[in-house]
Parts: sequence; C-alpha cells; structure tokens
Amino acid sequence: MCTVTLISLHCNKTEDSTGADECRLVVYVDGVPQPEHTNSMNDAGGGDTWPLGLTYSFNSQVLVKLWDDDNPPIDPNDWLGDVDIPCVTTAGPTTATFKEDDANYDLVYSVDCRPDPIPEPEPVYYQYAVKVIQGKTDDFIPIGPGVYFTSVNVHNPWRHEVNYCVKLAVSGHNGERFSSRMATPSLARFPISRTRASGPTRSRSTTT
Ligand SMILES: [Ca+2]
Ligand SMILES: [Ca+2]
Ligand SMILES: [Ca+2]
Repeated sequence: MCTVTLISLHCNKTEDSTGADECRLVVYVDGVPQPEHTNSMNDAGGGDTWPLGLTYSFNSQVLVKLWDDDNPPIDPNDWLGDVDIPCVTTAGPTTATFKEDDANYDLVYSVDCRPDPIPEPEPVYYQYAVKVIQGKTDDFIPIGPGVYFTSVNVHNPWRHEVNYCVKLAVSGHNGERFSSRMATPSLARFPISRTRASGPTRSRSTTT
C-alpha cells in the first residue's frame, strides 16, 4: 500500500492566451476517478501556486490529469497533460510537469510506500491424552487389582520456552461416562525452559 500526497500545483505558463486558466485536476486512484478539484490560475507575477494537500492511498498507480476548461463546444476544454505516479517511494517532494498545448504547470508530490504489516501468527496448540492410573484398585475390568502410580513426563525438545496446560478428567467405571471433570490446578501453565548445553541432552523433563 502506498500513499501519495499532491502537495501543490504551480502555473509557469497558462494555456489561455489572455487571463487565467480554469484549471481542473482529475485524479484516478488505481483507475477509479476521484472528486475533481478546480481553481483559476494565472502566470502573472511569477505564477500562482495552488496548495493542494490531497492525499490518496493506492496499490499500483495514481494518474493525475490537468485540464483548462474553456467554453465547449465553441471552444473545447484543453488537456494540459498527465502525470503517472507509480507505487515507488520518492526521496522527498518530487516535481512533474504538465506542458501540453504550450502550457506549463509544475505538480509537486511525494509518495510513501510501506509494506503491509505482517499479521501475528496464530498460536499453535497440540493436545495429547494420557491415561493415569493412581492408587489401589479392586478386581474390576479392565485392570487388575493392585496399587498403581503413573508418572507422566512432559518433554520440551525445543530450544525455546513453551507453555502447556494440564487438565484432569476422572473417568467412569465399566463404560460409564465421565463422572466428573476437573482441572487441577485450573488449566495451570508451566513454562519449560530449555536446559543449557551442559549434558548429553538439551532439554528438561517435568513430571506431573
Ligand atoms: Ca484554453
Ligand atoms: Ca480556459
Ligand atoms: Ca480551448
């Protein structure tokens, strides 16, 4: 996306042989015509300067046309020239000239092109389910009687810190649906810092 500012228009020489030109500025932004602007301009006394102060955002091209309105159809309007402004940043104010029909006008403008901001990437979440069996059981299916202690290792293989959440859900017995669901602690987050290269492994494991 670029921004062009039409700063001013200066009359060095009018097209009309007597008196001022009836200037009409027509701007096309990426091919779309914008509201026209008119002003009477003369070249007497060093020439008039028209402070434009018009700003447009565009993607590929701004085309500026300058006309001197006369009295059509007896005297058709006079086309004084085009200025084609590409999407290229200018080194400060730049001057282009309209000089058709022996007229001479200087258009001062500047262009500022900046790349569109790159959106922040959406965070990526992965989810894994781990069965945890804890405590003493009777002889019901599917596990046999015994005393169980499950250790879950969470491993960070990356060289940067990551976050993870823990959610516990208590399953039912014999095909029953979950009897309860809880988060303990409530979706806690545990940063895992990478281990500095002090041993055969670069990462650290956390046991929950
Ligand atoms: Ca004329
Ligand atoms: Ca005229
Ligand atoms: Ca004419």
